[in-house]
Amino acid sequence: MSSPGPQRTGAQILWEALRREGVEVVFGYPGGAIMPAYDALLDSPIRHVLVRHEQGAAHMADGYARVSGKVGVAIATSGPGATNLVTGIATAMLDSVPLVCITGQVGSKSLGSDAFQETDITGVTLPITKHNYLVTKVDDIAKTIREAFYVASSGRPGPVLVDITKDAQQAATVPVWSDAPVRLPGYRPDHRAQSAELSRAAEMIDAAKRPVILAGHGIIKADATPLLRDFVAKTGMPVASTLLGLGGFPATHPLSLGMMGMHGEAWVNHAIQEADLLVALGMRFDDRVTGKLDTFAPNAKKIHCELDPAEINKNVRVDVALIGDVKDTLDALMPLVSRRERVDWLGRIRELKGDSAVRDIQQMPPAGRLFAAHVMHDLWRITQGNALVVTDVGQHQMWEAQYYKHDHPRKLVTSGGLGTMGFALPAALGARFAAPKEEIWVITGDGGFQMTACELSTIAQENVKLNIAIINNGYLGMVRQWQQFFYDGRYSATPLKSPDFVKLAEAHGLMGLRVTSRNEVEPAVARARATAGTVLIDFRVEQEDAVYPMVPAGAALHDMIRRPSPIVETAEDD
Ligand SMILES: Cc1ncc(C[n+]2csc(CCOP(=O)(O)OP(=O)(O)O)c2C)c(N)n1
Repeated sequence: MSSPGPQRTGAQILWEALRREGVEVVFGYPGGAIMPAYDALLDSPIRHVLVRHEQGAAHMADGYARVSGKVGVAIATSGPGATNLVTGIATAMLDSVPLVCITGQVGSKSLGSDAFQETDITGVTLPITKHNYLVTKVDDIAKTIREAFYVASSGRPGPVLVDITKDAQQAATVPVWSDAPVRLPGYRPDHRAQSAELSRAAEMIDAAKRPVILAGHGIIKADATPLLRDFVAKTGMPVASTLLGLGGFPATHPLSLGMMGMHGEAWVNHAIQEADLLVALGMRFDDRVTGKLDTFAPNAKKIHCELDPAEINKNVRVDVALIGDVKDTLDALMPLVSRRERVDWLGRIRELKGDSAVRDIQQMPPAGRLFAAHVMHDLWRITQGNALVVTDVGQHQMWEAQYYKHDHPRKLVTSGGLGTMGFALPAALGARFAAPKEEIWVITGDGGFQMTACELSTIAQENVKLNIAIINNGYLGMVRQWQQFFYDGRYSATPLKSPDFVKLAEAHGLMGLRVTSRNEVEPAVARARATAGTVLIDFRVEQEDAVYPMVPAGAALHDMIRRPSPIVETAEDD
């Protein structure tokens, strides 16, 4: 259905098209090739957040999308503006986050002439977008934006880039708005699991003696948490989570095992290795999850519930593939499976926990020292597990995953697939727009924080409330840990000098606090929570602690480096 109206410029059509997609906020930075759009923005009801670097715009749109479940929008000029988006686009691609990135492009007549600020951004982003468009005609803008939102959010979500030439933004036309469902030749995002496969899967689940569910990001994306809870209640299967799956099944549920993989809990990895059936739900057998592939879960049959057919048998060969939305699949499986209690298997898993508890750093008396894990644990306790946590990448990210127990979906925002340092601060600002009332904690390293610290200015300008915890160990900690374990302790380019973070916060008109011992954690966190504006806390933690357990890259999942036991002696050895 189309309804003709008065003439509009391409720039005006762009904002109207975004409004029609339900967009309320965009994150961006202006420049020559996108100036017509920025001029028309003044007459649009859409809120624009002026970032300090376009990478921040993409991460903000990403954080917004992950928390809201909607499409996030970033906007930038051509050339350097567009290329600055690249890391954020790749981050969203690897974690299947729906973004629409809009870039200005040089005039259509100059394309290919190496014009000022010309970059072939559709060429650059081809492998890191789900789809991208170069729009050179004003008449294509409305239709392309509609398609872009559809592609970004349908099926397995992902980023879409729309590059619009300056002359297309300036030209005028009578826009044609369509409400008809978008149909794209060759694009079939919807799949449904076949009934024969569903029956086979149900038989395997009923017959299994040692099954484990592997719950991934797909559970959260499909809003399938309540259904998964019912499915687990019926089948009695314990649940291991991927990093991005945390919160998709309540961490404090008796059948929640915790995180699997490189820094997963030891008993979880052992349970997977001993399992006779893995039921993978919305996860993609990433190498950080499987360890060495030919030794991964050697005795287990595998059922893979996944929306993207390209993931089936990509890394791990599976016995049954249930291709479709994981919520629909669980819905269809539910009546087919029998009620089970798996007393022996759960008993065995309890045994597998073995001495994990005594190795846990939580058992270690702080003796005046501040451990990052203690900070995470205290944050979890003080916020009663209800905060929305946005992490950066490194050791602190893994400690957060281990010690901040997430009971709810969309409460952990982290860059899993690309592992992008600098993600947390801008992603948290984006999350703030999606969840205006939630308590948000940014947990970041001293290294990653400095990659996008310029966004403190954006936070100040937007006058928003965030709580920022810098886990300051004076190193690029995760790389230092690898150097400690695998490069004979030769610390190459990992010791890190930082600015005075408290003064940096203050320079932005924000409150800065410093914490150097465990007894200061609670008062500082309480002060941050009670303060209306953004507060940054510089946690000076133990400098050379390591994240345990660790499956070395390429090792079998059960070959973990464990925290030396008993840890009290280790502390004295240090
Ligand atoms: C953009 C980017 N560059 C490099 C890396 C490689 N890398 C992974 S973790 C890490 C160290 C992170 O240090 P820091 O932010 O201080 O956090 P910590 O590990 O100490 O908690 C590095 C350099 C990365 N993941 N992303």
